[in-house]
Order: sequence, then structure tokens, then C-alpha cells
Amino acid sequence: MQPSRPAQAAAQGTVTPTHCPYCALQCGMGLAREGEGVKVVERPAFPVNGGALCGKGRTAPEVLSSRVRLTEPLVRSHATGRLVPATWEEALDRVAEGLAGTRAAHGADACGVFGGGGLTNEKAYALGKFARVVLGTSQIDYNGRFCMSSAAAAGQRAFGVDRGLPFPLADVARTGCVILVGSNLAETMPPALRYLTEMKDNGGSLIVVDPRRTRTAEQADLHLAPRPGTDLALALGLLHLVVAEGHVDEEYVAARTSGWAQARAAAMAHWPEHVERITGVPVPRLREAVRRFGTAEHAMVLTARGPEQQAKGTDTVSAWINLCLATGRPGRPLSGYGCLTGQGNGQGGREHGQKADQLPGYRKLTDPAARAHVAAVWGVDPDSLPGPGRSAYELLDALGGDVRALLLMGSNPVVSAPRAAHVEERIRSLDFLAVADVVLSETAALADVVLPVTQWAEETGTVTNLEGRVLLRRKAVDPPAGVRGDLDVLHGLADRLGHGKGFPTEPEEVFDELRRAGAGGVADYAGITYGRLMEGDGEGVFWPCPEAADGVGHGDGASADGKSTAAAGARHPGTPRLFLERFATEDGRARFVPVTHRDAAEEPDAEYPVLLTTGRVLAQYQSGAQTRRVAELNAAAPGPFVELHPRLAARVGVADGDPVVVVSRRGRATAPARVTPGIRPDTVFMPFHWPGEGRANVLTHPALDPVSRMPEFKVCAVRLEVPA
Ligand SMILES: Nc1nc2c(c(=O)[nH]1)N[C@H]1C(S)=C(S)[C@@H](COP(=O)(O)OP(=O)(O)OC[C@H]3O[C@@H](n4cnc5c(=O)[nH]c(N)nc54)[C@H](O)[C@@H]3O)O[C@H]1N2
Ligand SMILES: Nc1nc2c(c(=O)[nH]1)N[C@H]1C(S)=C(S)[C@@H](COP(=O)(O)OP(=O)(O)OC[C@H]3O[C@@H](n4cnc5c(=O)[nH]c(N)nc54)[C@H](O)[C@@H]3O)O[C@H]1N2
Ligand code: SF4
Ligand SMILES: [Mo]
Repeated sequence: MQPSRPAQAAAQGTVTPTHCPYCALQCGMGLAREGEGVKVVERPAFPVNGGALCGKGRTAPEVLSSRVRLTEPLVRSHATGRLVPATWEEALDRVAEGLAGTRAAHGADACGVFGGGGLTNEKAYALGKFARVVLGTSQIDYNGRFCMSSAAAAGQRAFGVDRGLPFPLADVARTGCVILVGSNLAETMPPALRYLTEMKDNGGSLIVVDPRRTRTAEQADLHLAPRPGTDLALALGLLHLVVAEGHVDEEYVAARTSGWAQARAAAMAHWPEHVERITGVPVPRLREAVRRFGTAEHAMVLTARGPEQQAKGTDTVSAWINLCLATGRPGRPLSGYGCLTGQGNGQGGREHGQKADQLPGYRKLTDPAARAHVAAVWGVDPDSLPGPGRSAYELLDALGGDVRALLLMGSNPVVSAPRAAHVEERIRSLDFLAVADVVLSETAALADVVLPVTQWAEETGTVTNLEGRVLLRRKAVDPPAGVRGDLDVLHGLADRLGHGKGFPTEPEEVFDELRRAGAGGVADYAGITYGRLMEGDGEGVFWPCPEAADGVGHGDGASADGKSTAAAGARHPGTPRLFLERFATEDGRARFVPVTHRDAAEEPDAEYPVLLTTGRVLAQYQSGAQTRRVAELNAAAPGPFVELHPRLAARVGVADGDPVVVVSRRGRATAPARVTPGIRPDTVFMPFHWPGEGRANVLTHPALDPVSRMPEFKVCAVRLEVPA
């Protein structure tokens, strides 16, 4: 493909088919020329969203031409301490010097790299390679650790492979019962709601588990509202009742799983009455959930950040997977367990090597065969590749300590990291910080060098959506003068650090190398090409998709689904559904993991008697760096708030709209009260999209899950005060 082709097509007045820059649904959209810029037009042929978009997607072009868009590099003046405009040569020289100087003085591991799940596959791959080959550092991780890492770890444990959804999203419409655990998809993936509505119209039932009566919970046939942090007990209680009421699929358990006896014993210790005491969900409601889920011919459990962003998130997801396995769901048609991933490339971003313990193709950095394969593609000695580094929060916590310089691309941790005031202080204590971004985010504002980069519509690249569907986002418009792509940034830095050759700037060239590096791995993209992604309606290709010629038995992932194995010579069709014949474990069986409930890292006490949970609103995205720049979105969601129950509001003495101070052991935040009966009286909720005095993450607890290293964003103890 000529990378300039889509842009020319747009110039000729045609529409460029592409994808939204934001969430993991990766809605298809068309971009049509309008004056100097582009406008969004419907792309109904793309299957996942069928033309529908939420307000964020619809308004995304506004960020392309925003007044606050960065259009020239900035460097911090030694004289005044302020960020001042610089040429690209000056800026890249400064970054290369900062990194090389740190490495010379303190060793390779003193240089850190922090990436993002919004980066394209090509960028994520190049960033991981840059860290390991150019800097030689083990200290790389990314914001996906804050996102679906617990579900990924639990999926690996149970199935031997983790892909957000192991089936196309459209299967949801035809199943009989969905338990949606801690997902507010009516606000976080609005076009996906139609699949749940269709499922209900077809006679299926929707069970939503959320401490709040969200717009999603309002759609439910049954809403269970547990105390935050108790989903693990809830799932065990449901499994107990599944056993007690005879809904175990013994034949499936015997034929397709291992470890049932231990998991069963763990669940039987969780009596429904005991579970009611822990979760606050009444026993009759537990029974009702089990009746609906247990008797449905086809059924699914879908989790999102609610149960996952906990210091026991991995075990919690395992408990929900156990419930699915006991009832014979995974690997059966229109059934199974899935995780709704989060960021635009949340899935692909974790497959190509920006995670601390991973190499491209979802390979393990500790596996000698994986190291040898990837090192050969990179033309380096396998022994030169560093080992696994720290997880995201641990890396941020080490800044200014033994990690003294940081290159950051695609994240805004000053707003989005847990215990954010501490993280901000760590970032400020760095010897050197370089940030590549499209706007001056709160984190970029602290940098020594800010590199202004191109956005989605100005560049070509691939992303992998929540279904494992690899998609081509095409360039539709030229970037403003003065802006360069992330791949150009990495090329420029690598060149200055003596590695100009291995860092091409053409995305297709990077993708072709990624295919080679990942070939034979779990997430095998070898059979996917740009040309293939442009075919038909651009509906994409599901991984694993090995190269045709040697497709048979090519990697565990590919053989996870016997149906998708290609005949020699024919091209591999890709794998929309995993596990139909076997799981990707050594013996082909799914593994039950015996888990038991435990408390949150910080339970309420006399001093901090209320639970705080955090999350999202419809009109803002993440740290808000992009969406806070869009007038329509700001009007819809202008600032932070504290959602609380009328009884709690009365106890504290605040009315709707009054400022309320939320205090945790880590800090304090102030925002207007939003009084609603749709939340548990023992819990308050804050969205985390804003900096300033309403910054929710000043309060959150950085306790980490022992397996996934996910922070406990969804539970901590606070008290409420009226401002003095
Ligand atoms: N509008 C919008 N959409 C987005 C994003 C955005 O920032 N804004 N971000 C994208 C990304 S990266 C992600 S990860 C996804 C996240 O998508 P979701 O997971 O749907 O979003 P959250 O609001 O973080 O959490 C979902 C729900 O979990 C509930 N919850 C809180 N604590 C608990 C608990 O202990 N147990 C249970 N069961 N539920 C709990 C909250 O009340 C909330 O309604 O959204 C994606 N889409
Ligand atoms: N309290 C609380 N905190 C949370 C969560 C929660 O539920 N509660 N959720 C967590 C989750 S799931 C996530 S995913 C994180 C997300 O939080 P962040 O990691 O902060 O994510 P974004 O705000 O999307 O930051 C992306 C940054 O990169 C820039 N950017 C966008 N595209 C590109 C690109 O292509 N290249 C470059 N160089 N830059 C780009 C954007 O302008 C923005 O500044 O927040 C986490 N924090
Ligand atoms: S649902 Fe997600 S992908 Fe679709 S338009 Fe909205 S933000 Fe974009
Ligand atoms: Mo996320």
C-alpha cells in the first residue's frame, strides 16, 4: 500500500474509512474533507457499531484543529525554567542527550519508558523495541496495567491465552443470559448497548453487577449492587448456589476442564447468607441470578473495570470464570467469559512488547525460545535483551530513585495514576522527562522536552479492538506543519543513539516486522497484511492468524480453535471464536483456579467510614487530555462531582450541588455533591477525568494485585467533610 493513498482519496472528495481514536470498541467511521479539515460521516457497513457513534467519536476531529494543539517542540529553558519553542533537531538532541547521559551515569535501567494502550500496534511494537534494543533497559511498562491486566492474568491462568472477547461482540445479541460485572457500557461503549437490547428482545436476560444504578443497570432485568470490592465473594456465592441447585454441567467439567474439586470446595465454604453479609446482596437475589444464569441454554459473563481494578482483581475474575466453567460455557457457541477491554488499542497494546514482561506476539520475556526468536528478527544477541521490569505503578513510584530519566508516550499519569499527588512528586523529581503528546497534558507540562505528535486521522496504523479484531486506521488528512509521528520520534532518537537502521517510519514496514517478530506466538498476526485489512468493508481479521503456508499447528493460539486452522497453501481466515475444540493450555483443558474472598486493602473504619469508588462519565475520556478540549463534551460534563446517597448526604450535611471534601489517607479532593438514590449509602463515586482540586486519584490506593500488579482504583476508605 502507498501510505499516501487514503489522504489522496480524501482530497478527491471521497470518504476515508477509518476508526475512532478513543475506546476499545473502535467504531468504524468515515472521514470526509471539509475545508482544511475533515468531518465525520457514517460508515454503516462496519459490523461492530453499524454506523453508530457516541459523542466523543463524533466530535473527535475537533481535537485535530484545536487551538491548544501542540504544533512545535518545546524545551525547558535552562535560564528561565520555562518551556520554550525549539526546532525538532534541538528537541531530539536534548532527549537523546538526556537519555544517553542518564545511562552513562547510572546504567541502562536508570532510563524508563512509559507507553499507552491507545498507541497503534506499530507504535507499541517500536516503543518496546526502542527500550530493549536502543536503551537496553528493563524499565518499560504502560497504562494498560491500570486497565485490563487482571482479566488478562486470569484469562491466561484459565484458558492459556487471553483475548478480551473470545467471540465477536455480535454473539452477545443471540445468547440467553448475560451477567455484566462492573461495566457501565451504556456510558463507556454506547454503541455496544444495542447487542444487549437485542438479546433482551430475543427473550434473554441481563444481570448487571454494579454498586451504582448506572444507565447500564437501568437496562437490567436484575441489578445486584454489591459493596465495592466484594465481587469475589459474590461470584463464589453464586457458584455455591449453582452446585446446590444442580446447575453444574458435569459432562463438560469432566471432558474440558481440570481442577474442579478444589474450586468447588472453595465455593462451598461461601454460604449464601455469609455472602449476603459481605456483599450486601440479599440471598433471594443471588438465587434469582443463579436461576437465570443456570437455566439459560447459552450464557455469558462479561467483566470490565469494576471487579478488575482491585488488589484481588485477578482472583475475582478467576471466580467469575469458574462460574462459567462449572456451567459449561467457555468454548460453547454463544457462551463463555469475556473482558470488555478499554482503550482504543488496549488489546493490541499488550501484545507487542510495551509490557514489562513481554515480547512481541504476546511472548514471555523470560522464555529463552521467545528471546531467541525476537532477537533474531531484531538482529541482536538474545543475551543483550534485558529481563522483565517493574509494573506501571511500581515504575512511577521508582522515578527519581533508581529510574532517573523517563520517555513517556500516550499516557497522562499526573491525572490517571493512583495516589496521583505522590506520582506527580516522583515525576517532578526526575533528572529528565520527555513527553510525546498532541496537547500539553498535565504530565507534559512537567517535561524537559515536549514532542508534538500526529493524531489518528493524520497517520496510518493498526489497532486491535476488544474482540481481537485487527483493524486498519487510515490517514485521512495531512498533519499541521511542525508535527511529527511517534514513529518518526523513535526513529530520530534511535538514530542519535546509534540505531538508525532498525526504526523505520513507514507504519506498514513496522507492521511487517511486527508480523515476523510475533509469528508463532500466541497473538500471531503473521497472516495479516495491510492489503488484507483494506479488503471488503474493512471489517478486519481476528488473531491468531498465522501465515498460510505453515498455518497448521502454528502456535498454541492458532490451535486453540481447531476450526480456524488453514489448509496448507490457503490463507488463514483468522479466528473469530477461540476454544471451540480445545483451550490453549498444554493439555487443552481449561483450568479452574481455587480462590477465596479477602478484604480490600483498605476497609472503612471509624476515621474513614465511607467507601470511595471511581470511574467514568459518558462525555469525557480518561485523563480528559483530549476530550476536555472539545466544547460540546465539556458542556455535557464540565467537571468532577461526588455522587452520594441522600441518607449519606444528610448525615454529612450537604445538599445537591454543595461542595464536599473527600479525604483519604493519601490526600483530599473537593467537588460538588451529586445526590442520588442510585448509589449504595455506604459508598461515594467520583469520575477521574479532571486535574485540579477535584482530582479523584489524589485519593486512590496504590495497593497492587499480587499477580497482575493492578492498583485498587475501585476501593478505598474516605471520610466526607463540608469545606470550612
Ligand atoms: N466515556 C468514556 N468511555 C470510555 C472511557 C472513558 O474514559 N470515558 N475509557 C475507556 C477505557 S480505557 C476503559 S478501561 C473502559 C472502562 O469501562 P467501564 O469498566 O464500564 O468503566 P468504569 O466507569 O471505570 O467502571 C464501570 C463500573 O464499575 C462500577 N464499580 C465500581 N466499583 C465496583 C466494584 O467494586 N464492583 C463492581 N462490580 N463494579 C464496580 C462503577 O460504578 C462503574 O459503573 O471504558 C472505555 N470507554
Ligand atoms: N481513579 C481511577 N483512575 C484510573 C481509572 C479508573 O477507573 N479510576 N482507570 C485507569 C484506566 S483503565 C486507564 S486505561 C488509565 C488511562 O489514563 P491515561 O493513561 O492518562 O490515558 P489518557 O488520558 O488516554 O492519556 C493518553 C495521553 O496520550 C495522548 N495521546 C493520545 N494519542 C496519542 C498518540 O498516538 N501518541 C502519543 N504520543 N500521545 C497520544 C493524549 O493526548 C493523552 O495526553 O486511567 C486509569 N486511571
Ligand atoms: S464508543 Fe468508543 S469507539 Fe465508539 S465512538 Fe464512542 S469512544 Fe469512539
Ligand atoms: Mo482502561
